[in-house]
This record gives sequence, structure tokens and C-alpha cells, in this order.
Amino acid sequence: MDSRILSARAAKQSGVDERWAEGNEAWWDWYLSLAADDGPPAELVELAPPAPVALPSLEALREELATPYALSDAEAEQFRAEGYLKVKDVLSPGALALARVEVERLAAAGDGPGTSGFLSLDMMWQGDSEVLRLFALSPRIGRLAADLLGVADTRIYHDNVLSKTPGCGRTPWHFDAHHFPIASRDIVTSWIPLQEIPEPMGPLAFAAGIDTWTLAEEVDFNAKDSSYDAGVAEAFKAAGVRVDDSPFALGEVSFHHAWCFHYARGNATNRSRQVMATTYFADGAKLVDNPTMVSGDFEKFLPGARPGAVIDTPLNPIVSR
Ligand SMILES: O=C(O)CCC(=O)C(=O)O
Repeated sequence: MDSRILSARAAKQSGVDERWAEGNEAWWDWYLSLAADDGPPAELVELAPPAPVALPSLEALREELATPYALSDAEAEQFRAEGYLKVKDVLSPGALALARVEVERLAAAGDGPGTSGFLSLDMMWQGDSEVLRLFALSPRIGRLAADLLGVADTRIYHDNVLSKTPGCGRTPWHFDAHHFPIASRDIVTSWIPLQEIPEPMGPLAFAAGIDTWTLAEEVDFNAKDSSYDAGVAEAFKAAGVRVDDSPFALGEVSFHHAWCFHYARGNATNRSRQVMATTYFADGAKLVDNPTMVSGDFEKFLPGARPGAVIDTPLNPIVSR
């Protein structure tokens, strides 16, 4: 989730129907300030570093990321009913270790996280890292996205490194369609942890049920406090929604539909929670007629796309084959 784009309805509700004037990190600082958080943990849980592993060659990585994953009908049905799916053993420890090395290199070279401790780097596939380019354009993941959505092909919307440094707080309840200017229901995000995510590190957590978002429709979005996060949590609790906040094993990848509500607890460990997230949309989808933006990033991800027209820009190649 990124892009700082709100639907017209949400923008009107929230009173933020104006351009975001600051940078990416400041946006995340603002966004995390909307979380109904208990504050920083008293003590960080000490975790051992990821076990050392032999790094694959670029050729081996390319092959791994191009090899189709055999998704079962039951898994696809589960995704369509629940709005999310966690799939084990999608990627090897070596491939993940290579991505970790790259994320750490780029994080060290950047401006660092903002005051919230959340570091977000997007469009990494356009940068100098061949490893992250292979991850973002991976036909293995892009095909999985297409098969889960039940569409012929998917295009990349954007990639996003999401790193929560030790002590970084909670990501509030939200659903991504709230942010996307794409006129399609066929949008999904892969969330690839680059190390295990045990409970205290704050795994991404999902509200089960493809229609669960309707329970949150009456909760007003407020850009200045944590009332939306708390209101959504209350609405789900009252309706008995199942929330899956299970840990992620190494190699496990989740996929969440753009209408699936999700949140993540803070990172209460001494290690950064490194994730590579990529969003995909169905080939043939159009840009909405009237994109409403709180930043200029819409043109960064979909440069030259025209309101109401099929999206087919050089930055949105087909990635499912
Ligand atoms: O990583 C996080 O804490 C939030 C990620 C998210 O909301 C997303 O990928 O859609």
C-alpha cells in the first residue's frame, strides 16, 4: 500500500482532498500516526539473525522467479472467498537472502526512515538492483496473482520495500482500493517477507471474507486521529470477523485483494521487518475517470495513463508470463 491516492468519497470524508506536499517517509509517518497504538514496546524481543545461507547466482534466481507455482483450485477458491491467501514455500531461503542484502544496501544508501521508523522504497525495479527487478517482475509471483484473480494476465502497478525498524508502530486497518486509481476489482498485492515474521515482529494480518469491507463502510475516515483504525477494529469485532494474524514462515508469501482489510502490529523486536510488496492489476483495466490524488505519485506509477482509458504504460508491463 502506497501511492497516497484516496477515492473521492474517502477524500471528502477525510478532508484531505488536496496534494500531499511532503515526501514519502513523511507520508508514512502521518499514516502510522492514524494507528490506535499502545505506544512503543517497553522492551524489544531479541531475535537471532536469519540463518546464513548460500546465495544463488543471478541466473539461478531468474530461473526460480520464472518457474510457475502450481496453485490448486482449492487455494484459488479460498482466496476468492476470504480475500487473501498465505502460501508456503513460494521462495527459497537463498532468493530471500539475496533480496535482503539488496534492501539493506539501498536502505543504508537512502535518507533513512522517518520519525515513525517506517522505511518505504518504491519502484525499486527501475533502480540499479537487478535482484529487486527480478523480484518485482517475477512471472512466478505475477502468474500466481493472475491465477488468484482468475484473469488471463496481470500488469505491475508498483513494487514497494516496506521495512519496519525495531520499535516501529502499528500499521492501521485499511484496504488498498481506498488508495488505487484503477477502475477494476481485479487488483492484488503480494507481500513477501524477506525473513521469518514471528508474532512480535508484526506479521501482516487480514480480515477474512471478501465482503468484509462492507462492515467498515459506515466508519468515517479521519486524517487527524486514530478513530478510523479503532472504529474498523470495533466493527469487525462486533460482527465476529475472523482475523488471521498468524506468523510468516521463511518462504511464505501472502496475497491480499485490494478490498481485503489488513493491518500489522508494530515491530517489537530488535531486527527490522523487511518485506517486498508488489501490486498487480488485471491486463485491460482502466484508469478511473476522475483520479483524486493527495500526491503526484499516481503519475510516477502510471506515467501517461489517461483518465477512463486502458492502462498500458511502459512502467506497467505484463508480468504473468
Ligand atoms: O507492511 C505493512 O505494515 C503494511 C503493508 C500494506 O498495507 C500493504 O502492503 O498493502
